[in-house]
Amino acid sequence: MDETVLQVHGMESEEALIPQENWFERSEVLQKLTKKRKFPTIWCSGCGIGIVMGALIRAIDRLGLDNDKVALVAGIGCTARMPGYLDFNTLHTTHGRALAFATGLKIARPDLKVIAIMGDGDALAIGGNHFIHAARRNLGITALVVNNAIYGMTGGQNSPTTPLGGRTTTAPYGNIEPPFPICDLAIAAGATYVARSTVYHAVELDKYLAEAIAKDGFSVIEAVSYCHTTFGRLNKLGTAADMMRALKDNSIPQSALDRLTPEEKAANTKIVRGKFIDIERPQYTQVYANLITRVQGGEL
Ligand SMILES: Cc1ncc(C[n+]2csc(CCOP(=O)(O)OP(=O)(O)O)c2C)c(N)n1
Ligand code: SF4
Ligand SMILES: [Mg+2]
Repeated sequence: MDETVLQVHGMESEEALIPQENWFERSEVLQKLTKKRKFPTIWCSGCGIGIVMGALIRAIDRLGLDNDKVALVAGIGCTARMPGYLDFNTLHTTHGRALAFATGLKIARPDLKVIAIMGDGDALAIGGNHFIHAARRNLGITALVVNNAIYGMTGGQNSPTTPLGGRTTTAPYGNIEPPFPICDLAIAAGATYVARSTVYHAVELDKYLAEAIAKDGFSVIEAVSYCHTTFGRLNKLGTAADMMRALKDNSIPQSALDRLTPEEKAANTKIVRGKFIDIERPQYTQVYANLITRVQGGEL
C-alpha cells in the first residue's frame, strides 16, 4: 500500500496487511467504534457507502470524541443503514425525517455531536424541507449526504440529484428534471460549513468530515458515491470499479478550477471537490439557551 496513504491514516505498513478476518481484533479503532456482530453489511459488494462509513470512523477517531457524546441519526435507505454498524448513540427513524429527529435531539441534548446520515432522496426529496430549515436555523448538526443520484434501496427511482438524461426505473427514457446542486442549496439556505468530495477521494472525505463534525453550526458534507446495482446497470456504466474510476476522472478540485479561464470554468462539467464555505453564525441551540436565560432572569 502507498506509504502516504498509510501516513494519512496513521497506520504502519504491517497494520495495513492484517488479513481481513482479523481486522476487528487487531484494529483498536474498529473495536471501539463499530459493532462487529452486525457485520457483514447489507450493502452490495463494491458499493461506495462503506467507504463513506470508513471516512466517518476515521473522522470521529481523529477528533478523539467519546462514543457516548456522538449521536448518529438516519432515515431509511441504503445509506441510512450506516448507524446500525457503528457503536454510538444511534437513531434509525423514518424516511426523510433524520433531520427532524436530529433537530429535537440537538435541542434536548446540545452537548451531543449530532450527525444526520442521509441518502440524496432521504435528504432532498421527502426530507428537503427539513434540510433547508435546519440550514436556515444554523442548528449544530452535521448533515452527511451520500449522493448516489438515485433511490438505491427501492430499486433505482429518480431522485432530486439524478443527472439530466440519466435513466432510472421512473425515467426509462432519461431524466428531464434538472438536479439539485446540494452544496449550493445548503449555502443559500444558511449552512455555515459546506464541502464536497467523492468516495474515490476517501482521505479528503475524512478530512472534510472531521472539520464538519468539529464545527459548531449546520455543516453539510456531500459525499458523491455511485450505485452500480441500479443507476450503473440502467445506464451501462460498468462495474463498481468503473464507476469509482469515473469519479477520479470526472472530478476536479476547486483550487484547480480557480486556475482556469472564465470560459473554461463555464464549460466545466466535472464534479467540483472542495470546501465551499466555512463561516461563523450564531448556532441555534446557543441562541435558544440565551433566550431561556433572559426569560428566566425576568429580562424579557
Ligand atoms: C414515507 C416513505 N416513503 C417512501 C419510502 C420508500 N423508500 C425507502 S428508501 C427510499 C429512497 C432511498 O433513496 P436515498 O435516500 O437516496 O438512499 P439510498 O438508498 O440511495 O442510499 C424510499 C423512497 C419509505 N420507506 N417511506
Ligand atoms: S443498491 Fe446501490 S446504493 Fe444500495 S447497497 Fe447496492 S450499490 Fe449501494
Ligand atoms: Mg440515493
